[in-house]
Amino acid sequence: RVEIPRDYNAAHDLLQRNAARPDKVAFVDATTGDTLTYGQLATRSHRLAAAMRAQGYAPETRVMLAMLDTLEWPVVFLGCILAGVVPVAANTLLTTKDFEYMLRDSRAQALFVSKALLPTFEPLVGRISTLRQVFVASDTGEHSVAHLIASGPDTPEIAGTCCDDPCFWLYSSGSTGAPKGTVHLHGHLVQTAELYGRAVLGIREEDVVYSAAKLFFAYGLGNALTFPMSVGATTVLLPSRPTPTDVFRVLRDFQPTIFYGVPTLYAALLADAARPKKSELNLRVCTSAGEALPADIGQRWTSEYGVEILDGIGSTEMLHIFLSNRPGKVRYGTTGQPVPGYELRIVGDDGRECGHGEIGELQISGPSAALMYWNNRAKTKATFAGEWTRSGDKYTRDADGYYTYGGRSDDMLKVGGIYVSPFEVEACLMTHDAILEAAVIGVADSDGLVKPKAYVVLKSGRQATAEDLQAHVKSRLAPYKYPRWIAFVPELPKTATGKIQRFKLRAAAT
Ligand code: 3SK
Repeated sequence: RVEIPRDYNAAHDLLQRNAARPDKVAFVDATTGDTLTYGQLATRSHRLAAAMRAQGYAPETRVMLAMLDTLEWPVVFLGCILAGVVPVAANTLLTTKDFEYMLRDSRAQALFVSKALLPTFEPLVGRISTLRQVFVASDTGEHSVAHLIASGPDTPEIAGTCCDDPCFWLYSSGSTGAPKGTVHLHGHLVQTAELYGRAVLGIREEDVVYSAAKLFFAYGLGNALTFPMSVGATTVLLPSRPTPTDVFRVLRDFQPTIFYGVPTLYAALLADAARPKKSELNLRVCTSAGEALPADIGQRWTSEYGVEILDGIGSTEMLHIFLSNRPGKVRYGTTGQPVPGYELRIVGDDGRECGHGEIGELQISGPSAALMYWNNRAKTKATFAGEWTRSGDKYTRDADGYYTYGGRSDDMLKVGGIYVSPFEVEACLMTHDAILEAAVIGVADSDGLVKPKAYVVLKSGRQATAEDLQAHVKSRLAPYKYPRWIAFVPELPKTATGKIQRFKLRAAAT
């Protein structure tokens, strides 16, 4: 574990580590080619911090950051933290309803939003009494982030925070109920950089990194901000969706040495007929997280590009990866071994630790565990049990200490690395007036990757096509949640008390 002083500000630490390399490029925007040096990043973050304080944002107040991965993202995130203000980084793929919940729950006093996302937020502006101001990114007007930065006095602003002060939040989704504001402390970012970034990836100043996972995900935040900044490396940011064409363009044009992906993306890259040759790329390390990496995808990637994929697992609650394969010791089909600095145990239904080969819930102890879920005492107590954080993931461990994923303890699905609640998709399908009942399960596609499948019973005399129902879900929920397959069935399997037996649907689907 890393010793962190009591008086400590995470943003100040990350900027200070690069004070001697002001001209080095910290971030480059792959779409525009614009760059941000470490010197510019420090100046702009301090100006934003000073402007926030001048406008009356006190330490510990929250602000929401709903921004695409542009050069302004790190400035806003670090600037707020310098001021002691707590950024709540939101998933930009969500809907107006999701954002309304998060704005009300967090009582965010300001919203930093990319111009392209404004239409999603427009119905909320003026309706949330705690929201004082909106700052627009990728814009130039009076209410722009650029204007706010320009208005900041040119004096360094560093709030007198402590390593155990709230630093930032991320929202984590569960199978039932609303998303949970997961509160991380100032000390956490650098712990993940040292324990995983430096010790597992061996990240160093010469590295150029690109993360397909965006900065608002815990995985992307570590990959593309904390780890590279902790050693003075360079990050390539891609504001748009990472399509195979764009990802390969980034890998060709910017020559990253570290590429962080997710299994669905690796599968799509390997299926791309226009994929580049190994000699065109400069990869040193690749990582995968979000969902278990099928062995076949790992093997095919290694034979094509000569680089191993280090499959690992982390969580929003633990902030980053705590279990991972290591360079030179990869066993495809497993999630590897514990990251030193984290302790892992597998606990059976009877509460006892499992032996080799026995399946149970993976629990983690380590220095980056979140403080709590905001406004949710019951779920906080259920997840953060003293030293141990419950993952909700089932695992087995073999005699060599390698861990293998065995599914979720709840009904959550991981789709392209992002949690999807089957209950939310079912509830949405039920709002379609032709549907009587719906059940959603996860089904593996031809690459072995899980996607939602819906079983639907139509009301008598009503008709609907799979495309209608998919469009219905897509227009109401974040687009990645829609069922990729729809089966029309006369009835759903149920218990005597009327509960849907999803396990029967799962068994029939495999
Ligand atoms: O999904 C994961 O495995 C993950 C990895 C790193 C950080 C956060 C998460 C959820």
